Amino acid sequence: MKLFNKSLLAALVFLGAAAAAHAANYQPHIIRFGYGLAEDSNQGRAAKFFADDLAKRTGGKLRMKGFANASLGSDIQMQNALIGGAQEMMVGSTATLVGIVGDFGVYDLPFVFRNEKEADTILDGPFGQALLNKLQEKGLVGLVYWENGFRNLTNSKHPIAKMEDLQGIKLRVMQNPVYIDMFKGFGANPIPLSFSELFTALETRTVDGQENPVTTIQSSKFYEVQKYLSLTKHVYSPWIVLVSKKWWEALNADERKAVQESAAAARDFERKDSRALSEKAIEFLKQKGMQVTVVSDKEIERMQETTRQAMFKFASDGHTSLVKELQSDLEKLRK
Ligand code: KDG
Repeated sequence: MKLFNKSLLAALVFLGAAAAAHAANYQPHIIRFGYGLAEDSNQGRAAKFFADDLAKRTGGKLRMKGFANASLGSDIQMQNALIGGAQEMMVGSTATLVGIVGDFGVYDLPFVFRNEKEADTILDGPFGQALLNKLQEKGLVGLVYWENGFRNLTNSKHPIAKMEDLQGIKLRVMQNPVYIDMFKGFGANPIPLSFSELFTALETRTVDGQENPVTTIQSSKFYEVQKYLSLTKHVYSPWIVLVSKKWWEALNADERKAVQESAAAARDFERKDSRALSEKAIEFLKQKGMQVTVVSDKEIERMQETTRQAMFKFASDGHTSLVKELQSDLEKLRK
């Protein structure tokens, strides 16, 4: 009997040591979270919030590392890396998703959302969720929408106070047909480029101008290479938090729940942060030497009228019912 006890004790000691060694060597799963803006931006701060919240929620088991400044690639390159399983997560523009799910172009239609409240309600409600669900069959999981914001024009040539001032301006746009059609309609010369190429293109005068929310104009230091800012708010642009479906399916239910809840908490944080920064950004950009033009309501109405062609072209390209659904949802909200 004594021999048996000694063997049992030896076995227990071995197992205890093995467990301790395993625990010591356990590397929490590192989630690579790529994004295009700087660490010191609304996007970067939300990525850090997300990482901290997820580590807390999972006791350190799921650890996210943010990769800023498109260091893991452009939005489109990261989307493909997620589909292939070479990267776990990213946040980027819905505008660059249209090559994967064309319906996301509905968020690029000009002058659709009148304010952030409308945007939040649609994006976080059945309409926005239905679009997220369309990503699953493409190898992506869409978790939530964050705020990129209302887009405004900048350029290095002259103030833009009316549509005609855009004539001949080489304007960088996102790689998306609605933006190309919209700015062709305004008389500009739209040049699609990835966000990661944008600062250099502005600095070398390869393009004269671009359009982005004031928060991005500030955090990406476009004021260093752009003199004129025109407040048009021509599109409300969402960001989307994406997960590789291959990686997602390897998580258990508790891990998925934690990632989803942390993504939503980061969304709420990011929207607050983005809106607070947006209020101060115009003054900051003026202090950095930008000349700010508030485009009149009359001119905005003229621009809106001109964009109807781009809206019609998108709808007639297989998206009529989607556009009608969005317009109907917005009409109900505005009653
Ligand atoms: O990750 C950065 C881009 O996704 C985002 O900022 C897109 O607004 C955008 C642009 O102009 O490319």
